[in-house]
Amino acid sequence: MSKEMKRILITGACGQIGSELTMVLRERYGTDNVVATDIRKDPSREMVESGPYEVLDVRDREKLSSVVEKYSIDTIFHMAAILSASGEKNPWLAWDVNINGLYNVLEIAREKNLTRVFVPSSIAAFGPETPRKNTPQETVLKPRTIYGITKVVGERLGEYYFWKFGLDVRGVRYPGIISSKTLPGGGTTDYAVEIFYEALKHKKYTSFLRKDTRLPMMYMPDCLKATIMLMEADLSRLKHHTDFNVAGMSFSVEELANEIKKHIPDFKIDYKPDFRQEIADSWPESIDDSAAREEWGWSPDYDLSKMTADMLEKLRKKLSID
Ligand code: NAD
Ligand code: AKB
Repeated sequence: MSKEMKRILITGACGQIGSELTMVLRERYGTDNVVATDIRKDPSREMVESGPYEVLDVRDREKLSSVVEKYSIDTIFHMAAILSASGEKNPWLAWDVNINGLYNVLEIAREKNLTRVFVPSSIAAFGPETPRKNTPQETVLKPRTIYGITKVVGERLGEYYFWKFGLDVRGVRYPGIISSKTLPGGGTTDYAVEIFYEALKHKKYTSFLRKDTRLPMMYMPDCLKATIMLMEADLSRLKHHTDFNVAGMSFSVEELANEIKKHIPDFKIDYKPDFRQEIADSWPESIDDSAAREEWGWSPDYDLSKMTADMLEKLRKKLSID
């Protein structure tokens, strides 16, 4: 029987995933038991008014240690990172934050004997030599981006802490995450969020990926569900720990545009691929997530049409567009 999570710290809590994860964890575990942290000094009002918030750079191990002590933290969701496109612009920063930040989190968790740590990986852990269709759980991990390299290190280092020190580290390889609340933070899959804003505001979008670029994607409610399901799963059922493939849906840019056109018939798209095309071309098109299904009961709720309808409804309200 695994130990329980009672006092949670989230790093990178202001980001695309962290901002929503914080709220669902506060609802589930109690507002005072979920401490949001981020390097940002300008968190949303919702974030600071709904529970504790601390400014924390994950590269600062002393501060991380003191925040963990101050709130008697037993569990960390480590969401702070530099994503793929930003990482290619500044690989040194990506290495520093993604590797040294992670090392600090794992070391503090080991020293203080924490219950559990969540360390997300990504489809970016794969590379051009990986089979691209229905990418298996066990396969070639030779990414070409600095971000992907840090994700492979994260998977292996988390697994090392599990076997060497008995630290319960868990993680999934998230696909591109689509959400309506917080904009994505500098990735290659960001087009799949931007396109909705542009379709509603201007009825046109210029894609930075080619129209036939097909990538694995997931809607935020499924992302939150997967994260919490894995973290609450019985440890004795897990054969994998830090590297679960999880699938939501898979579509090309053109297929997403066509789905949006069902709701906004005069929506127009054109294509001007940039440096992110090469990154997308090195990632899978679709993912085999049978290990997650077998070991902790994973299954997604959203497909392309359900996600598109929900995104448009949420963004219409957010942007006050009829
Ligand atoms: P994001 O870029 O939206 O948010 C990251 C947050 O980390 C930001 O709020 C940023 O201010 C913060 N941050 C940056 N440097 C920091 C530092 N030195 N110390 C503390 N905080 C710092 O990222 P996200 O999309 O929310 O991703 C969360 C995690 O999920 C990351 O590990 C990412 O690699 C992974 N992931 C995300 C996606 C996706 O599509 N969103 C897909 C695969 C994996
Ligand atoms: C990115 O595009 O960098 C992220 C990811 C898939 O890890 N969304």
